[in-house]
Amino acid sequence: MVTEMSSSRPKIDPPRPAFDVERIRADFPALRQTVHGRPLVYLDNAASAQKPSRVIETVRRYYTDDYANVHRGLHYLSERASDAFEAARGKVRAFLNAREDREIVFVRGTTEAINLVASSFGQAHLKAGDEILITEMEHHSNIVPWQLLGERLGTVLKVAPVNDAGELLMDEFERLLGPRTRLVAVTHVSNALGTINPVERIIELAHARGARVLIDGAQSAPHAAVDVQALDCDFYAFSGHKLYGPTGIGALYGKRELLESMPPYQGGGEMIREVSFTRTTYAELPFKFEAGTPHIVGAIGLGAAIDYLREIGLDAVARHESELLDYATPRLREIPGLRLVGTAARKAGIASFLLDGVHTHDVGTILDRHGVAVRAGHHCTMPLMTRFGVSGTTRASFALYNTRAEIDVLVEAIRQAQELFRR
Ligand code: C6P
Repeated sequence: MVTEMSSSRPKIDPPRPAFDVERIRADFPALRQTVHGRPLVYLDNAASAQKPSRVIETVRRYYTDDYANVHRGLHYLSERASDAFEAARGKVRAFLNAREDREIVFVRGTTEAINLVASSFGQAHLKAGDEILITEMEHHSNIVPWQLLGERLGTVLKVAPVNDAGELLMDEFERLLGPRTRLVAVTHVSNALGTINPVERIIELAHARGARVLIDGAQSAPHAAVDVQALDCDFYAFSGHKLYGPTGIGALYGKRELLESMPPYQGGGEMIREVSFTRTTYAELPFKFEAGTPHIVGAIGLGAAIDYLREIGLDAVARHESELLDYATPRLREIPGLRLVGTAARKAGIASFLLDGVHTHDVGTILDRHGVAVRAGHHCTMPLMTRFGVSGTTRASFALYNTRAEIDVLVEAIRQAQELFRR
């Protein structure tokens, strides 16, 4: 999966020690606990990932010693906090290989990033009849903002379908990419199926027709190296909490000239140059899009998570998770009555499944009794579930700290769930 996604990343990170999952596990205090008397097997990483001590300690230290508001005070603590906050922006820039720090806007997460683009890009560049092309596998965060925009502006939402394996039908995608398509908004990796979309090709096709491209990176940024310059996407959004960082922080990357052409998303402090009751002028990028006091410590904690991930190396993370998926898939398939939903040729570490005769929520509850944390439900992808004729699935999603032994626990717990319902 991952090699393909990362092939164009410049080799700027220093050499690292070999990937050692036990050493990595020791960095995550939450993994040391037991749940219902069993060791925790945390396989709900696509929803949110656990935090390494590095992030927890950074957040603690900033609240303890360095806390102040940013970009406002002239005093020592404020300057120190502002420096750390802007250094975190620099880390996000390097992480995505964006050209400039001002192309990185701090937001609450992927959801806010997409809403920002819908609102602001929509206002500047879209009108009634213009089309936005998404796919059938989008998260609600990449569907509803476009519907809201349609209600406001009269833009039209088009949806490219997927096949039974959960792969995007590229012929259909190309057919739907018409002269009125102004924006393509597509997930890099499906949170419900694990499908890795061919975003390089999607971007190439969209640009050839003059459409801009937003990549929902919520499920790709934590699992493989991303290079927004090599991809040439116009926008890329991700959430810190899935990337081993704090909750309530994420980033939107946008090409500078595009962000400059867009109006502010929200009004308030920080985003202005000068205010009077008759006229207000706006601050430079990225502050134009960052009204109000930001999630200062969240951003700094995200910077620590990025440092941590880069030290381990995204390529090593991707390889490890890919191996876990290769280990898990045949074992899950061996379970009679288990059906995998999402069997794309290019897949990230996500296994969604149905178990004959057992409701997905019951599977989730029984797994929990075994200490195994998974997600059960529609995964905020209701239209995709409808496409597969199901109301939901049980989903195990892997992260850098998961092991083969944990997959064995998962498989055994599923078998026991089955036994329980057979009686
Ligand atoms: N998916 C999951 O369990 P936020 O909530 O803003 O951090 O991320 C939203 C989001 C957007 N796009 C994709 C592809 C996602 O997977 C998510 C979040 C979680 O799958 C929670 S529903």
